[in-house]
Amino acid sequence: MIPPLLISKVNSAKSVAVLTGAGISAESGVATFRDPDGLWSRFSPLELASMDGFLANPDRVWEWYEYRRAIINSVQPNDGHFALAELSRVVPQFTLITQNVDRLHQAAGSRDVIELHGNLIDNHCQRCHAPHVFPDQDILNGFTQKKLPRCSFCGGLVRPSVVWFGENLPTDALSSAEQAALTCDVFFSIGTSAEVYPAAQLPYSAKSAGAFVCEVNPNETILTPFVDFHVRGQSAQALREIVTAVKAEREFQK
Ligand code: BV8
Ligand code: ZN
Repeated sequence: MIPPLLISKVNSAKSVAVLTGAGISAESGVATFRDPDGLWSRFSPLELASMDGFLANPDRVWEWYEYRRAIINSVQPNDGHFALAELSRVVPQFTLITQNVDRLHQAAGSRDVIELHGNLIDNHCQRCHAPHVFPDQDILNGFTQKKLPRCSFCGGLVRPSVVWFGENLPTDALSSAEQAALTCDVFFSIGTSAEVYPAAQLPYSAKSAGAFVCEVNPNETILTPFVDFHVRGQSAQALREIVTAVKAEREFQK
């Protein structure tokens, strides 16, 4: 059940900011990280999502990202992604910040998505940072011939353009996200365990700047005690209900 207070807060907001995590893609069939059946229950983050892990065993890291790419290429956005794209067309100022690398928000029609942790589609040279676009087949062929993707300019190792542990987030993305958190009237934290910094700092910054903070998550998280409202549910249904109620109230107020 969505409380009328949340709907009126969204409707009277000039600016709404949203932070999403892996949970919003769970209903599309993309595994989260820290759920009991999540990626970190089967794989080690430091071996697979860090520069040290990559340099120690680039083949293993490439295979893991190719495994995730194959999943992401086979799934579709769910109603949670579509509902946020709709909400962005209803509120005056809407900022969507994501920790996800699956680009499902963009596939659902969201524009200007702030990607704090990069994306799984692009690759770049670990040495000279030149972007590299590979037809997937080339990468897979590389594996079969045990050849790692190499930079055509400097011969360095090519890596997925995601942000690994111990790596700084893209400066522009992080400062735009911080700016949105500090100036919004309503902040949503959706489908994230709120454990990975600096992304996890954003809802606290929003709260301290006076925003109404709402969490959408079937579970409690470390953030839950600090939010103004916790919508305890799966994001696809919860966001559909929120957007429907916001639009209905706007119609009624006309
Ligand atoms: C940084 C790669 C500056 C991309 C990821 C010691 C040394 C170095 C750094 C640190 C350190 N101690 C702390 C740090 C900082 C570190 C950090 O925060 N660590 C944590 C774990 C303590 N952060 C960093 O390293 C960041 N960089 O700080 O740089 C620096 C530099 C050097 C030294 C110090 C600092 C980089 C962070 C990015 C790391 N990259 N992944 C990829 O492969 O995808 S992390 C990974 O976690 C993903 O990016 C993911 O997005 C992110 C957050 O996870 P969530 O999205 O929240 O997913 P999770 O599974 O955790 O939760 C899912 C939630 O959904 C759950 O709550 C569940 O209940 C809910 N859910 C489930 N189903 C649904 C649902 N919700 C709604 N609907 C549903 N249906
Ligand atoms: Zn290079």
